[in-house]
Amino acid sequence: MDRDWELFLLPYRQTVDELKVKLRGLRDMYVLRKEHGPIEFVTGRVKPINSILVKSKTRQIPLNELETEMEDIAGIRIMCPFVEDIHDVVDMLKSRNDLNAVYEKDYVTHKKESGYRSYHLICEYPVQLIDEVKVVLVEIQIRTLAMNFWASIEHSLNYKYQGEYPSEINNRLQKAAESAFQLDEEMSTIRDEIKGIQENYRFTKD
Ligand code: 0O2
Repeated sequence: MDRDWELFLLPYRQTVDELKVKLRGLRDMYVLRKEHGPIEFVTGRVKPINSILVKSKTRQIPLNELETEMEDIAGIRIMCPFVEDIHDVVDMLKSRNDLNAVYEKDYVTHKKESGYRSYHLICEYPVQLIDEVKVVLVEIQIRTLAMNFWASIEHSLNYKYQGEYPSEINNRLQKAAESAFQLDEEMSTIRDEIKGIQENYRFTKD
């Protein structure tokens, strides 16, 4: 099928650009309010044409069904300081008027076989074009900095093995993912203890 890829991808590019601005705005708002912000940083990308074609082949998605069947052509990533922030961000996204959450995958509670952890929220997002509003799918991945550290490096190593690692490397990657998760849990515990000390201090001062 002949496809004008630039035209097809335009609403996806617009979606990624708009959501990056909106979500980065929220992060700045927390800073101005001097409140704990659940968003550390936000990134986004439109899936390269080559990756779309490879995925459509491996998942047997016909090219004329990309809009409904390939949910990650537009992708946003939200990095959070703490694991608990992930659920706050998910709730906040679900309550927005400009997003409609269609389904979610909780790989934070149920990690993938590889060790991968992240929360995926698949949403519909309306994009205003010249003479119509087009609703596109966007995959929003929400994860901690430690989860992102593991996933980014694992993804960059993956090019050699295409996910089919030798079992020894597989085991080490799974262990590294577990270490990253333990680091997340330890940072949360430290934060809670510091909060406890501060509250105690305030209490004894009053
Ligand atoms: P990109 O843009 O290169 O990151 P499934 O059928 O459920 O196995 P599906 O439908 O593609 O797979 O969805 P899934 O697994 O929920 O989400 C796919 C995306 O999640 C990937 O996108 C990655 O971004 C991320 N992801 C999932 N598993 C892993 C993993 O083991 N390691 C890393 N580093 N990332 C993972 P793509 O397609 O790789 O695209």
